[in-house]
Amino acid sequence: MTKILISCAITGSIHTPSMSPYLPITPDEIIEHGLGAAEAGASVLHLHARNPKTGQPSSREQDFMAFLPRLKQATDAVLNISTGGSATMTLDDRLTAPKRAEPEMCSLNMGSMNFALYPAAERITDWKHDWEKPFLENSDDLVFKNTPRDMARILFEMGTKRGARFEFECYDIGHLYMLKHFVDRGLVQKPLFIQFVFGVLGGMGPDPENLMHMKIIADKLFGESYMFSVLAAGRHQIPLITMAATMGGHVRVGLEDSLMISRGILAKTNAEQVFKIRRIVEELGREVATPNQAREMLGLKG
Ligand code: KMH
Ligand code: ZN
Repeated sequence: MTKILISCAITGSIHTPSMSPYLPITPDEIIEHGLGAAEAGASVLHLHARNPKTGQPSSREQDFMAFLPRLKQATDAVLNISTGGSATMTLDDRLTAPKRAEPEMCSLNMGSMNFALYPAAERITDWKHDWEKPFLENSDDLVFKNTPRDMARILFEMGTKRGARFEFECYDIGHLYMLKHFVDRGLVQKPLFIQFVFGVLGGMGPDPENLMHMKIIADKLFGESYMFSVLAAGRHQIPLITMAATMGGHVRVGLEDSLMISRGILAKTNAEQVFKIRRIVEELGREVATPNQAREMLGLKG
């Protein structure tokens, strides 16, 4: 079976510092967590920035540049910069740092959708962890805007102009058809790396049947020219990504997706989650890809 890529999403833009004291916020913390995750076996680091003073998600170039060059110097892991940022940012804001940093890889969210944040809070309450209100007080009206024009613009700015390859974030079956549309228009390079995203309220739920169906349709649309990875929010993380590994797919962990290492226990580092899934996938007989093997598999510019 093909080698498995472990991606690690270090901090994201959904969880708040009040939900976990271990969420990396400052540039030094993001670097420390990134290096730990890479040493533990993550070949791809998915990165967002935070305002180090407030902990809020940041699109400011200075917040990205405070850690990106140092991280690049210290690890050969693939640095994958989010173009999703947060649902409250404009597309121009979301593209500022990626355009400047010219990464090998960046994310691309394949559709507009609701992105309700209260499930995360409920999960934490369920597990008796102390949390305060999310940054976004009312996510009931929050729309994560990714129109066809937005997506085409990201493809052009980051792919055509700067040679980046994409982590195509697909939260629903329709997003696969949207991706197929861009493939047919010739705007997307192969091989495709598709991230199936489970458990965001507004996208598909964390049911195993959804993963089966996503793979069936992706096989039909993209044949041999794609690979899939899975991320799942909160407590669904490990079960769903283990299923993905069993099916020949790739996996994503990280505190962006879940703050926990097991039920009721906060992960102290991103590396803990990488170690955990690494142990599982190796037990399943999968061999973990190095960063350079990942580059080759993903067709990155290097
Ligand atoms: N937060 C995840 C559900 C992005 O950064 O572009 C998806 C994500 C989006 O990682
Ligand atoms: Zn992200």
